[in-house]
Formats: sequence, C-alpha cells, structure tokens
Amino acid sequence: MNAPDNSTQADAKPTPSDLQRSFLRHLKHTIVKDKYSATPADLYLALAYAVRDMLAERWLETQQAYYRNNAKRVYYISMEFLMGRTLGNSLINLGIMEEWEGALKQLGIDATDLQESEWDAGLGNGGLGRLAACFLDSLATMSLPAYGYGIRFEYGMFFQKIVDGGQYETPDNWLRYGNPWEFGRQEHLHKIRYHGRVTEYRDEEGMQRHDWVDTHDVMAMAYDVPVPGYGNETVNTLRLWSAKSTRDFELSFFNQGNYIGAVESKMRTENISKVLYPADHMAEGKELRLRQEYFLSSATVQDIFYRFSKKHGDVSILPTKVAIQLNDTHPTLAIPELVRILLDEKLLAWDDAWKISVETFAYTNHTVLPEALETWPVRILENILPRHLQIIYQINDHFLREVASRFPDDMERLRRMSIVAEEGEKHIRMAHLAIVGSHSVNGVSALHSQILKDDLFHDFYEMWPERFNNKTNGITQRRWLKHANRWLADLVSSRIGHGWITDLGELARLRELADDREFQQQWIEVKQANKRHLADLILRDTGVRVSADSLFDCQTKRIHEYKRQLLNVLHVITRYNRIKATPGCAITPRTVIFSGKAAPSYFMAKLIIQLITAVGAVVNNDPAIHGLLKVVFMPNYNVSLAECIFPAADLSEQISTAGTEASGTGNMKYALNGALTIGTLDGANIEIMEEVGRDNIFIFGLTSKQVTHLKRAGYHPRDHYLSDPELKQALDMIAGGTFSPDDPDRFRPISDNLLANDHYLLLADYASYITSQEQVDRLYQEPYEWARRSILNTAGMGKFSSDRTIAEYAREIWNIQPEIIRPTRRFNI
Ligand code: 26Q
Repeated sequence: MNAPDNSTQADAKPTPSDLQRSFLRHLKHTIVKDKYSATPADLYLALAYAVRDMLAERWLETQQAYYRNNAKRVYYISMEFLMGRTLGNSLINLGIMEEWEGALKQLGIDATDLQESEWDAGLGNGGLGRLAACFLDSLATMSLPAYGYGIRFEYGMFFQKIVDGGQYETPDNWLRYGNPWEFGRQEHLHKIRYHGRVTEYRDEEGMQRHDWVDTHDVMAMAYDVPVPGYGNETVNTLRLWSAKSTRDFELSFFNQGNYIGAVESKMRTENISKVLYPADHMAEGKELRLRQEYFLSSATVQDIFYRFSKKHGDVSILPTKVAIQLNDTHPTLAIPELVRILLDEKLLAWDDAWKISVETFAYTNHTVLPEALETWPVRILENILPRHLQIIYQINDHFLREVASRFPDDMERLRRMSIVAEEGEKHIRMAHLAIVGSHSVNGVSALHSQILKDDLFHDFYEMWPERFNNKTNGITQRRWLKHANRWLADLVSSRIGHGWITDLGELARLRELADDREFQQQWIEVKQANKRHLADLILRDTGVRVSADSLFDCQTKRIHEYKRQLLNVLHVITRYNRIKATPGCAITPRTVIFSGKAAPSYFMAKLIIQLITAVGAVVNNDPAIHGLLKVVFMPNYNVSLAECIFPAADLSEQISTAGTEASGTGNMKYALNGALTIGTLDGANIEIMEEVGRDNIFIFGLTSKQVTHLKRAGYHPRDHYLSDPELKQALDMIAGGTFSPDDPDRFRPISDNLLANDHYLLLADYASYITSQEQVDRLYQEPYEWARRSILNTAGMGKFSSDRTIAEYAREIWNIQPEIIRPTRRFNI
C-alpha cells in the first residue's frame, strides 16, 4: 500500500482535528481505553504514541539518507544517558507544542498535566550522563550523522526519599508501565563473549594468530530511541543494549534435562543490563561493572562494524567513515575490542590494526579526582576477558618501546606511564589505555584541559602534545530555557526574536535591554512567578513554607565532599547565628535550597544530607528567626526537578575547591535562567566569568594554583578555626550536637574531618565565602540592579550552548559534515 502523497503540503501543520483523531485513535486502539476509563497515565501514553507517529517518517528518511549518501558517522559511546522526559522535548523539537496544547484543550485535557505523568529516563548519575543527552539534542539539531550508544538499564538512578532526615534509596523501575519511546529490534543482536581461553595457531602466511574459545556468551539486543532535531527533519538514533540470554536462541536448551538450572543461568546473564551503578567519582572495582562496560563496548563496536561492512570491504578506510567518542574511560574496552576484531577476525597485521584503531577513537576525560580514575585488577580481566588482556599487554609493549626510544634511560617515566600499574596488585589503568589508543584527548573546560596537560597526564602531553585539546561543555537551550522556562523564553523572544533557539549567541542582544526599566520589571515578574511555582513544590515535597520574596539560594548537584555543600552549610549556620545575635536586624531574607543524591555507599555524603536536614529543622522552626532564613532539602533531584529549580533560582552556588570540578554544567543552566553565580575559579565558572563580566558574578576563594601551593606548603585547617570566632562557633555547634540533640555526636565525623584533614580546604575559603555572601545580600537590596545583572548573565550565555561544543567536536576531532534531510511527506498521522 502506498502512503498518500501529501508532499505538496510539506510545510503545512496538522489541524486540531487531525491531532485529536490521532490521539483518540491511540487511546482507543493502542491503549484500549475510553474517556471514562482513561487514567492520566493512559492519556499521556495516547499522546506519546501520537507524537511518536509524527517522528517515524523523518526517522526512516534520516537513516536512509545517511546510508544512501554514505556519510561519515560519529558514535558517542556512553555508559550513561540522562534523558529525563521525552514528550515535551519532542513537541518542542517538532515545533508542534502549541498545536497539541490547543487540540487537547478542546478535548478538555491539559497538555502540561499529561507531560507530568511521564517518568524520567534516569539512565545516568549526573553531569556526564546529562552532557551525553544534551549532545544528542545538539547533534540532531545540527543535522549531524550521529548515534548514541548506551545500555538499557532496567533500573535507572535510584529514587531518593528522605526518612528521618537521611537518604533512603528505592529502585527506579522505570519500564514498569512500558516505554513508548523505544523500539525493540529483535533482529539487531550481537553475541557478547566472556571467560573462555585463548588458543594459538599459524595462518597461511605463517603468522601467529589467536582464537578465543569456550566462552560464556550473552546476547545484546538493540532498543532504538528516536532523537529529533529542533526545527529540522533529522531524527537520529540512540541505541541502547539489553542483555538477553543465548538460551532463548538455542534449540538444544529444550532438550536438556536441567530446566530450572538453565533458567537460572539465563537470569544470571540477563543481570548484566539490570541496574545502573549509582556511584559517580568512585570507580568501584566490581566485576558486574566490568561486564557492563564490555557489554556496551563490544555490542557497539560489532554494530558499527556491521554498518560499515554493508558499504565497504576495505577496513583500512574505517577512520574516514567512522569516528568514535568515548565518554570517559567507561567504554574504553571498545579499543581492544576493535583491535581484536581487526586482528583475529579480519586477520590484519598488528601495525595496520593499531593505526586504524587510533585514528578512529577519541577520549573525553571528565574528572581529575584520583578515586574516580578507573583501574581494573589484571586478575579479573584475565578471568573475564583473557584475549583483551593479551591485547592490552601487547599495546603496552609497543607503547613502552616508543616511550623508551623517545625518552631513553628514564625508567621512572616508564613506570609512571605504563598501562599496567605494578604497585601492589597489578592493575590496568583505563585512562592510560584510552590516551594511548586515541588520536584525541580532551578535557571539558579550559582549566580542566590545562590541568590534564600540566598535571594528571603531563607525561603523555610531552609525548603527544598534538593529541590534547579542550572542548568546554555546553547545554541545550531547547530543554534548559525554551522548555524549562517558558515564560522567560517568551519574554526573550518577544524582544530579540527566536534566533537564540538555534544560535544562542543571539542572547547577546539582551545586553542593550539590561538598563531598560520596563524590561527589568518584566524580567523580575517572570522570576517571581517561577519562584512561586517552586515554593509550591517545596511545600508539597518538604512541608516547609517558603516566601517567594526571599532570595532563592540554590545548590543542586550530586552530594560530594569536593563540591563543598558543607561550606554552604557553614554559611547557613553563620547566618543563623548572626540573626540570633542581632534581633531585628535588616538581613536579606533567604531560602537556601539543596538537592542532590549521595552514592549509597558514600558515608560522608549521606551524613552531609543528614546535617542539611537537621540544620533545616532547627532554623526553620526557630521563632527568633522570623522567617528570615529557611533551609530546605528537596528530595530526589533529577532532570524534571532540575527543570523546576533552575528557572526559580536567584543565586547559583558553584563552590567546589578550585581544580576539582572538571567543568560543571548546572552552573550554565542557572546562569542561562538568570541566576547570579557565587563561585570559585573552578571548571567552567572561569569561562562564565569571562563571558558575563567580572562585575556580574561573585567570585571568592583560592585559585587552583593557590590550592596546589597551599597543599604543598602544608595546610593547617585548625589555624582558621582558632582565628575566626564565627567559624569556630559554627563548627562547635556541629560537633556539640546543636543539630542532633538526640545524638550529640552524630555529626562529629564532619567536624573532626574538617579540623584534622579538610582535604577540600573549606576552612581556608570560609572567610572569603562569607564576605562574598555579604555582597550578595547587599546587591539583592537593589532589585533593579540585581535584575540588570541577571539579564547580563543570560545575555552572556551564548558560548555555553552544546551546539557550540558539538560544532567544535565535529570540526576538530570527528571531521564530519552535516547531512541535511529534505522534507518529504510530513505529519502523516
Ligand atoms: C566509574 C567506574 C565504576 C562505577 C562508576 C564510575 C563512574 C560513573 C560516573 C565514574 C564517574 C562518573 C561520572 C562523572 C561525572 O559526572 N563527571 C562530571 O562530568 C561533567 C560533564 O563533563 C562535568 O561537568 C563535571 O564537572 C564532572 O564532575
């Protein structure tokens, strides 16, 4: 049957009745409900299916065009894709939000309510996973031939509940009600092998060859998720792998006697894609994690190879058709996996296989914290991936020879640079493997990339300076302004048009409006409305009533010592003490909002959450405070909650110890939504300062150079404690049980740690932070001046679009070009 040819109406938008028909058809025939029996979740699903239909044709057309034109593709491999909700984003990118809202309204349905029925796709921990999601949006919007590759975890990031003031985790069974955005591809299956042993033989040319035999196998099955671009015809693919037992595909299984045993072993193998590891910045050496990393790496490389081989016989041209970006070291096994395929299956010589591999791969580093750098015990690799271990040794062998010839008689250097760490139990250093096996190594902000060259990877930089480069992170303005903050987006568009949606540099045109009193007034009103909305959520989720007239001071991110939520708490306690000490003082009313998850096994991070809620309990209920200070911890920080918090923030807390936060991306989302930043000279904060102007940001604390020097010279946190009475008072309250009267010692580990070690230099930065907070208070007393600076912050965010970041990757690393998809038939629903 031929599809009706409505190509002449390519640009026509569907009518309300078209949309209603499609929606009602799905409600009746896909969901099998009517207006009497449909729940809000059913209505959401009906809309999702109707919107999905609108993507289908563009998706097929995009994939065909890539194939037909034999475009060079980029593959973004990531253990995490933190996508959040999809419906609203699809409506925006298809340019049919208003149309759908109108059509549903006629049916008496509120489209916003429906969107809230959708569960977040929480397949990520935080920054790294959300960055991958923003990149997908930019890749599609810029018409780039790209694929995301990840794992379809059955359980995403855990749900955080606050019970008795502390974090309590429950599983995120996000697929329970079905996922309308995924398409299982039973036919796209790859065999993933584990264990077994390696045998040797000589090929016809007398070359030593290897076979990997007697393996235990698992199948990787593809689930495809469409990724539409904004305002164009492109729909790219995010392909997520799910583990399926090979038993399902083996007839012999039915003839075996041990039925239950067979099903048990099937379940064990399917566990591989069961759950996302919830620890970021903590490379836990768990075997299951290694299996997951190889599962993703192997399935993806096989898939890439399969797609390449449909068009090409000569594997030597692989790097001209394929670029693979490794999102941190987590998928680094893709390197030895590609080498293995080239050597053992394509029977290439080592030098040829290695050259192809290096030219294909590029690696992004996201952290300098030593505990987050992945290493795997040789013992475990030997057992699970014996052939890959051999290949890694061979890579190291060639590599160390090269080092020795470049830097003769430098044993110490060989030891430092080796892919194999020989101290204690032998380990494989995944970052070293990634650097050696890639033609590009990048950090995610200017400072971070400099630290990689000067410090963490200095030896490698000396060897291959041309490999090192910077790609400052970015965020997608489609989600983080247009979708999350509609009122502000509309206000901006009313003054400078819609160009910023695909060219964020356009926001600079707001600068000339920064002094316009009427515009400032409108700006203030939008912020006020967003704050009222958040205040309602806070009341609903925490039971605390906060005033939208107070300054909303926000720190939302994973809970980690290096991010220094505790420094924020020290300020809160100091502020509390000042209000108590001076009754009736004219201090600026503040609501301090925290949100973020702690890794379940991270004792100190969990204790920090307890302290925040405990301080809140004291401060919020103290009548002497007269509501001048409120402290709330919003549970279960995720993409959807973030979409409510960023638009309502006055002040953005970006206060990590200088030199520890690789980039940060929340900092960009806050500033884009008009929050002023209080921050250290760390990560992308530095570049934000450069863009918005030094006068429009509150900078405090040691620089990363000063941090290094202080640590080298010997740091004595207790000196600060002894010399600063307000700091002493705050720490004594934590240590003495002011916030834990039922258990006075509960928070002793926090104060003890700060006084004895203070690894992240909170006490060294305390005084400067407090001074900076006083400047914040003073500025907030002048609402129009605050509004002016807020406007200048939004106006300065042009650089931080992920479109800019992706354009740089495409040009400087991947060497790929846009592939414009022409409209054919549209809105065929
Ligand atoms: C590694 C091994 C085993 C288990 C877990 C992990 C693991 C998982 C996630 C290690 C690290 C992560 C996540 C790191 C991360 O999110 N880094 C952040 O990346 C952002 C995007 O570049 C930056 O903006 C942040 O500064 C950086 O902290």
